[in-house]
Amino acid sequence: MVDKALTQKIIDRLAASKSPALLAHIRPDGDAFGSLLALGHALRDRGQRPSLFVEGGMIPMYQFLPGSELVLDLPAQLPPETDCLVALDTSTRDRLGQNTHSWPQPIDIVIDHHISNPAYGKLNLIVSEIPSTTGVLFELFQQASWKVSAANATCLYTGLTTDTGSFRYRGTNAHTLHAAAQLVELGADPAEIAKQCYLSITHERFALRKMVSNTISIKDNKKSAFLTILPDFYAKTGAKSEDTEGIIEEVASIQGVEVGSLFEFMPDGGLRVSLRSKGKVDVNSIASSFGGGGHKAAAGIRFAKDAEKNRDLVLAAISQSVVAL
Ligand SMILES: [Mn+2]
Repeated sequence: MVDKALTQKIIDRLAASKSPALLAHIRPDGDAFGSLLALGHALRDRGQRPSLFVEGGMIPMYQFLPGSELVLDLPAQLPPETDCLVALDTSTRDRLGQNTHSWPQPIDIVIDHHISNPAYGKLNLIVSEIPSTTGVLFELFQQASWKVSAANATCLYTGLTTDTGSFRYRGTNAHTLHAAAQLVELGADPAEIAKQCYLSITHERFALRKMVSNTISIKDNKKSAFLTILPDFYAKTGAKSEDTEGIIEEVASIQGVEVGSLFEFMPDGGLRVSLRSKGKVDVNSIASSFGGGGHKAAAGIRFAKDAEKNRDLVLAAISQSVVAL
């Protein structure tokens, strides 16, 4: 599953770096923060001095993660002492954030689990059989015989539980659960992490969910359904853009619905699309046909303009994919 020779090259490259910079994707989720902090902990525990960056910095929901204060907003330029640039959980170079687009440095290492990742680093460890980037990192730490502290185990477990929807999605297998068990043995607390990730929704986030749920449209003989977010929903509820995380799971949870989608109309005229499948439809291939990507069961697309026209095109592609089911 994991290429040992390649993993060793990455371990050696990481171990040789004094001041690595670690990056994760825009609109960071539990796996983005989890993998950023997990690798941060592992390197700090070895006496290295990693910098941890993500566009916008830490968000309140993941402040419970040990070391969360180490996560900083993307700087205009990398610290000059940076000698290794690592991208985590980020399916395309573009998704590392606006500021990084002008950075002259190449990406030295990519560690990810998105099947659509084009391998934009010098060294690329992309393991799509593992359902979270933190799961890939855990394999790497074990091969390197690096100590995994309780703080690190908490970050690794958080990425694993959030990216598998609490171990519900296809792709969760004995290996995933074994890794989770090992992380609990190392000090991760499943009930506490679940409380922080799933039972601590802010009132603003709940209000946004309610408003978005009301937009539901069920189509294709009840085999698909979609939700819509309009720009003014945020002002009306006081929610932030990160509060959309998890909303799509609601539409995909309806009996008989094979593909759920969420269309967010952006204030700049763009459109952000999230797709979920229960397993019969490969939504990564739908997303890829529009320049997006992700996984078979969860994928996304970004359109810069023509929001309504593009929404209709995606809905037509979904109809096509469920018609024969
Ligand atoms: Mn992930």
